[in-house]
This record gives sequence, structure tokens and C-alpha cells, in this order.
Amino acid sequence: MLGTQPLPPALRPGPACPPQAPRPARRCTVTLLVPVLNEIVGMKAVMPLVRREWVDQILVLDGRSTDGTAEWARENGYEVHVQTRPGIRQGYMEVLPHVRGDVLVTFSPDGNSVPEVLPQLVAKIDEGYDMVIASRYKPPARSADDDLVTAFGNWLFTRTVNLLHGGRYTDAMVIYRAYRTNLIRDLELDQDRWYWTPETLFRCRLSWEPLLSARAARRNLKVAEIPGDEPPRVGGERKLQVLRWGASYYFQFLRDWVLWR
Ligand SMILES: Nc1nc2c(ncn2[C@@H]2O[C@H](COP(=O)(O)OP(=O)(O)O)[C@@H](O)[C@H]2O)c(=O)[nH]1
Ligand SMILES: [Mg+2]
Repeated sequence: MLGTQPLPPALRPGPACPPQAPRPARRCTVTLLVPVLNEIVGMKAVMPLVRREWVDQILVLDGRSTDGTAEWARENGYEVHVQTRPGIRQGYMEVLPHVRGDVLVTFSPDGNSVPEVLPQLVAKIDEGYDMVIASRYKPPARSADDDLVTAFGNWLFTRTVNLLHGGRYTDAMVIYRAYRTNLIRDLELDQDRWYWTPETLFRCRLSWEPLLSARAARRNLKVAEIPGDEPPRVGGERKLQVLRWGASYYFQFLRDWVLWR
């Protein structure tokens, strides 16, 4: 747990992005975090399209893939962390000490995240935003990965975050986004207690993007969205457990509305 250990460099308090850093080079250092669980097909297709100079660090977070994803990533020169505990958030927590960027971009290499959007996310962050979301529903963007259930779910959750927490999102749920690494601590995303009850009730493991959206809105942080198409998944299998995650995230939104200040 982070609370009992020295904070990783990226989480230590301080200015988000040093104002004296040279321009026109980027002001913020950026870590691209690539969570993978059996995504060998997507990795091979998508990662060559991500230019390494777009960010300062690329970190592949492997959830113990059995299809050679981690081996492929290592052979291709990527920094790989293999998580010991299951779950995407648990993986995020394990990899945090290795994150060097003062900005984190989470990226799904399964075809759902368009690589060319990455420089736009980073450029927008450099304008001084705390978080920039690659929205699948901000026109003209579209999701080609949604089915009726996920389209409705994403709409409902986004509306809920807007109504309960004062957001103005078109997409509060997507993984593809950039945010100041410090927000993880500032918004208590690293505290197990905010996940324990829904994860136990609905027997699943959550990620933290929905809670990040709700809390960033509640704190009135500087948030922007840019349109980001979501093409269909390339190979592999979707890990989303629609009903369990849906119920858990809804629980989190409602509880935060009552409890979180
Ligand atoms: N490291 C890690 N990655 C995961 C885990 N679960 C899902 N992922 C990856 O996270 C990304 C997003 O998951 P995905 O199934 O595409 O979710 P969806 O697009 O919302 O249906 C994909 O690259 C997955 O392989 C996990 O437990 N650990
Ligand atoms: Mg996906």
C-alpha cells in the first residue's frame, strides 16, 4: 500500500508541471501506461503506430498474459511490469513506483485507443489541464466497439456523473485519457477503501477511471475532452464484465455523492 511506503517520485507533492521547463518542448513529462491481458494481436498491430518520441516513458502493465504479450513487449524494447495480483487497478497500484511522468496516459492497445490522438492529449495537457479525456462520444467521434448495452451504460454513467457530481462530460468512463499523476493521491484513487465494498458485493475488480471522472468534477478540476474515435477491438477478448462493473461503478457514484468531499 502506498500509505505505508515512501511515495514514488511521480506522486510527491509539487507543481504539476515545472513552469521553468523548456518550451516548445513539452512542459510535462509523460508516461504512457499500457495495461494488457492477453492482447498479443492488438499489441503487434497497434504499438508500432505509437511513436516513442511522443512520450517520455512507455510502461506495459501485464496482467499475467499467457499468449506471449509480455515476451513480445520485452523483445520490442518496452519496459514491462508483470503484476502479481489480479485486477487492473491492482496492477496500476503495483506499477506506480515505476511511473516517472508527472502526467499519466492510460492506453488500451486492443485497437480501441487511436494512437494519433495521443499527441493531441499531451498538447492539451500542456495547456494546463488536470485531465484530458479522449471522448468516444464528443462529435465527430464515434464508438465502433459499443453494443446496445455498453452504449446505454456509458451514456447512463456519464449522465449520472454529470448530474450527481457536476461534470460536463460526454464520456466519463473511457480508459484513454491523460491526467496529472498526482491526482491519484489527491483524489484518493489509491485507497482500497473506496473499492472494497462494491468489489466484494459484486465480486469483481474495478478500475479507477470512473471514480477519477466523478472526483475531478466534484473538485472542479480543469478538465477537457477531445474527440477520440473508438475502433473495434483487434483480436483478443473483451474483459469488461458488463453487469458487475455496471453495478459497482453505480454504487461508487452514489456513495461518493453522499460521502466524498
Ligand atoms: N494489466 C492488466 N490489464 C488488463 C486487465 N484487465 C483488462 N486489461 C487490459 O486493459 C485494457 C482494457 O480492457 P478491455 O477488455 O479492452 O476493456 P473494454 O475495452 O472496456 O472492454 C485491455 O488492453 C486489456 O487487455 C488486468 O487485470 N490487468
Ligand atoms: Mg477495449
